[in-house]
Amino acid sequence: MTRKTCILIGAPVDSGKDRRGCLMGPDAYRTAGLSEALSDLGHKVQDMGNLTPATHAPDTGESKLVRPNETVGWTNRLIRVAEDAMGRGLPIFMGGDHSLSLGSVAGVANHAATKDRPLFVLWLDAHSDYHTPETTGSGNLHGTPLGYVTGRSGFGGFPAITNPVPQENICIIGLRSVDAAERQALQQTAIRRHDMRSIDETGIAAPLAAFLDHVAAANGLLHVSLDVDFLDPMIAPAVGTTVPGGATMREAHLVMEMICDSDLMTSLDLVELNPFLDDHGRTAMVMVDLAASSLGRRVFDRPT
Ligand code: B3U
Ligand code: MN
Ligand code: MN
Repeated sequence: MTRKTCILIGAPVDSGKDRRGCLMGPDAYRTAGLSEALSDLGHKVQDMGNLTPATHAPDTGESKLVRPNETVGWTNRLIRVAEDAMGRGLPIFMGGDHSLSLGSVAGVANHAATKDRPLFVLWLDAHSDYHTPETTGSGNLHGTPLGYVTGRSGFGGFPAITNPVPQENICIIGLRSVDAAERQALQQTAIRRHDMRSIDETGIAAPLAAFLDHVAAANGLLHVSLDVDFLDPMIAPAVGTTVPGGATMREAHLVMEMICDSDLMTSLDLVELNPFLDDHGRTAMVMVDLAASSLGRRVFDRPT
């Protein structure tokens, strides 16, 4: 794979759900050696430190949503930072909960539009995160980023989406917890969705290879959003919404190695790590290993 400039962006977003702790994520990734792992692979690494949200109205607790104004502040900040970082290298958004992807993906989509290239999104997650503020039952905005970036309505107060990601450019892998309203909405879309049953039946490589071929054929940019709960909680316990039956270490590494082989990834989110729930940093280290696999770490080079 080509040598990259990896731009580490600490996004200690903790407003996307009730349970606190994801704000410690960026420092856990640093402690687990993300920067060193990437420089050992030959990449240039720049750590931008931790961001703060843009100025926003206070959250009064009157909304059915959990801290919507703070999330608007983060979205505004992250859109700008993502647009800027995409012009300089490969941004790695160190979350932070998954509401950070409202901003990271929207900003990356704006950048793709300026380059006249289509953006593709690979969503590795137990959940589909396709709610809108109107359909969410929990009020947790970490369940809404795919709804937002595809341009669904109901996001009043958030920055308007100027470059919606086309449904057919999105692939979700790992699904095993989808709410009724999301299922109903998703079934009307062209979003590619692979639940754990289909992975058990076909393996994880086939649907991923098909998606990567699609990205390559369109000369697209590829944003990868890796939610800790994509992984089975036995290997990644440090997440607020554990769902049993997730990807194994082997499946997850295969996914990241295939992403690396494709050389298509142009931005990456590492989200939902809650270090407060971790067991001696084990989950943070797994996430760092996976990021390293997506950027060139391997046991042997494969014959070409
Ligand atoms: N769909 C549920 C649960 C959920 C979504 N994302 C996470 N949990 N991490 C919701 O609250 O929207
Ligand atoms: Mn998620
Ligand atoms: Mn999830």
